[in-house]
Amino acid sequence: MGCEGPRELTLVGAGLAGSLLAILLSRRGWKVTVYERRGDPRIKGYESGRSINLALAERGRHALRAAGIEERVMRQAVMMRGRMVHGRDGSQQLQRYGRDDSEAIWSVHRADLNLSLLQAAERAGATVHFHRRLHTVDFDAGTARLIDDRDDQPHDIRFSALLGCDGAGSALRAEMVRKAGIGERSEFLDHSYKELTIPPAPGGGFRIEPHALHIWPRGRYMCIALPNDEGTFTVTLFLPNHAAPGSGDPSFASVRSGAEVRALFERDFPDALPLIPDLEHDWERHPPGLLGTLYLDRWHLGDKAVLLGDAAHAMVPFHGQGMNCAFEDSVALADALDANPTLERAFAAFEAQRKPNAAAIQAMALENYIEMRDRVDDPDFLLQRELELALQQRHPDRFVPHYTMVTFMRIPYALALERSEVQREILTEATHGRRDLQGIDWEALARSVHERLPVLGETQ
Ligand code: FAD
Ligand code: E0Q
Repeated sequence: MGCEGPRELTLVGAGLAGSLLAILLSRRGWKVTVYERRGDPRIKGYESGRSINLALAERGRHALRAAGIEERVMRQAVMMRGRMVHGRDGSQQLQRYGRDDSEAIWSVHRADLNLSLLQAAERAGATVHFHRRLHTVDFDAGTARLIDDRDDQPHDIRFSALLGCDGAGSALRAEMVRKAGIGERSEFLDHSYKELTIPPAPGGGFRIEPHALHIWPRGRYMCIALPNDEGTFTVTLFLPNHAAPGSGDPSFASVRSGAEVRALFERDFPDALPLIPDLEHDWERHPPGLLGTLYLDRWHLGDKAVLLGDAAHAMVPFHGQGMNCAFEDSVALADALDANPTLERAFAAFEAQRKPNAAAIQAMALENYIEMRDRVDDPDFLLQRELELALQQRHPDRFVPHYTMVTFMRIPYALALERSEVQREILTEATHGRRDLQGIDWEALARSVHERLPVLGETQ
């Protein structure tokens, strides 16, 4: 099968989802035109020279594989075996993500990744127009206006369908809301983030363990750091916007100047402070980033437009799955376009398949903030993790740890969430009031696992 009519599609946004989708569709014979607000990264540096990195996991790798560029991306990726948890006393503890190095995640440069995807998109035959910001859409007439932000000049185009890959602040979504009211709701967290940099060691090389995602959990706030292949780390500090009255906690309202951020690091992250020589400068140069979840009732308007990636379901970053999910969306949409006779049917099938899964990872990402900032250094958490791994060993086809289902498998996120909830109950009940696994009733646990968790392969 495959959609009838002119095999032409117009993509809005050449970010992560957009450039990957452009590759997949071009390779399948669609005529693809992409409009991107920013300039061509090959001509002018990206993101003011900062390296921002992202954790790439199996869902994302699988999508890159489908587009034929996994190998190219993995060449520059840095393996992260687990979380390195930094205590207040300077202690460090590595918590492995999986059973061995075959279960690891990978730190990749956002800008390098985007560039590789763009190049592959053009090589596959897609046309990418830079400096074209979507401004307004007339869905009935099939026309849209784009603006070149260098000279504010409008450029009008015709389209048969628009695929919205224009990120969390999507202009296409705003136009869909204006036209038809697609049930948009945003929930901002009362927390924001700042990015800081750890440079390489004086003689070159990494200043802290490269093969880990570093976390400094501090209860209601935290810091993380991900490695870059050139020896730097990108540090992200997550803080509340306002502290609870009387808590004495830092917040973006109370930590304003360079001196105040230094005092915060001296108190709460003393081992990280000497690693960040430009702390004050990094702090003052960029405003805090917002964190929120975006929910929509509908992702598509007939056969005229559909949203994917952050434009459809922006989420908080605490599971490291936003890009992975956006890539999974791109593959699902390309598949739906092949499998359905009309664009409208393809968009509807894509939405029906992906919306419950996006909602599930959005919920899991929100939960993971509390886990990361408050629980990873807690004895109860570590005991539950120990039991989780033991149950996986005893019942590998039934009891698969939550993190593994999300990160190292491609089962639908909604199924991962459903099974995680059952597993969490089993873990909490079995570890209640315990300090270790001595004398635990493995037979009762086995019965519980068999009753409550069907074999994973059968439920997919
Ligand atoms: P984007 O990558 O934002 O791309 C949107 C593109 O559209 C951009 O190129 C933009 O310039 C363009 N655009 C915007 N408006 C217009 C317009 N009007 N007209 C034309 N073009 C337009 N995800 C992970 O998987 N792992 C992580 O470790 C991770 N860490 C994160 C850490 C932080 C602090 C944050 C904020 C996010 C993180 N994410 C992570 C999430 C990830 O960044 C996003 O989910 C991902 O970028 C979504 O891809 P996208 O293509 O939908 O949007
Ligand atoms: C990952 C990898 C921004 C960010 C990205 C991430 C993760 C975290 C905490 C954060 C989750 C985890 N995690 O370690 O459980 O796995 O991507 Cl804050």
